[in-house]
Amino acid sequence: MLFKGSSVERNGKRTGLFARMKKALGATKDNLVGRIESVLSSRPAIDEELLDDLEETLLSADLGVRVTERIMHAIREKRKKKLIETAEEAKAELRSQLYAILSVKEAKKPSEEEGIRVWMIVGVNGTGKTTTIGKLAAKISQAGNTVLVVAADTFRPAAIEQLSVWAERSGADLIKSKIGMDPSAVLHDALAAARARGSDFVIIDTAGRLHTKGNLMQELEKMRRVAEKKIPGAPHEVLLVVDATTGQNGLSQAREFMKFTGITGLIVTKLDGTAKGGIVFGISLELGIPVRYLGVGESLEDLLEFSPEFFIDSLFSETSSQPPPLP
Ligand SMILES: Nc1nc2c(ncn2[C@@H]2O[C@H](COP(=O)(O)OP(=O)(O)OP(=O)(O)O)[C@@H](O)[C@H]2O)c(=O)[nH]1
Ligand SMILES: [Mg+2]
Repeated sequence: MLFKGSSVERNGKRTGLFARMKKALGATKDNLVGRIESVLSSRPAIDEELLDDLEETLLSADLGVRVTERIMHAIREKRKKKLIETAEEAKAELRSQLYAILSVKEAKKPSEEEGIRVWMIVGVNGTGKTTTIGKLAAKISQAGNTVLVVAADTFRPAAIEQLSVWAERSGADLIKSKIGMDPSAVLHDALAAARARGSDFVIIDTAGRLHTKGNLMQELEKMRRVAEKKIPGAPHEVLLVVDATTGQNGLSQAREFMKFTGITGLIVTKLDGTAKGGIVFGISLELGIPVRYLGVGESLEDLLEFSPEFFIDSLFSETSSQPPPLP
């Protein structure tokens, strides 16, 4: 459970969530699963030529080299042992490998401690950090928590204004900053304010790049130290936002951010309307960090809690509108 009330979405609104995930993944399903199926159905039995075609298809469908290698290795090994003989069996193995890739263990156990929860949102500029914070704040407040959002992106005038619009929409409190202020100083004051107000959650918006010569990773580290000092266990989550439409490029940008240690989860945005959703597998495998949320549009409600079961079933299910059974 990410926060009080967050499991309600999975249990209570499963059918709706499944339908929305399927809709958002429509283009990715055509690009990835549609092409896999057409390769696998091209010949009755599996032979080397068919496997080569499959490999090429996976590579061109934004899964990335490492994911493709892992799947092909698993299929080839099982075929050697005669555990896989038909295309259907190869598809089942592919599906179970994809599922295993997404089932990444938590980097950090959620603490049971009571008190203010501090989440830092980081990522390259334009990936959707501020928009996602608006959606997250709405979700967390709807679950009955009070949320304070902090504009620690003090480099762009529009950034602070944009966050204040989202805070209003989501019903969150806002700690506004002024252009050019030291982000760590803004955070320091915001955490004091959160204490004074008794907020349940603090969500910090950060810059995607610096307009000065300063080093962004150092700036983020400084903010983390401020959070650690002010609130025990903070930051409780550091979520890296990755834009799905940037495909493999997004993955190399995400790698840069891994230098800023302590990232606890990923949020993949803009899955709506892109066929590059396969990038979710590449990111999970390479970074070894669990995906927490998916951004599927520009409105307040367009953020879906991630679940590997839902993701895989949305991609592979035929016409079913029923979500997979509870684990
Ligand atoms: N279609 C779609 N658009 C999105 C999604 N998330 C964000 N966007 C759009 O992406 C653009 C950039 O979003 P921002 O939230 O400003 O990104 P940011 O990471 O805060 O950018 P900087 O503050 O410049 O670093 C905006 O036009 C958003 O509406 C999503 O899930 N789907
Ligand atoms: Mg922003």
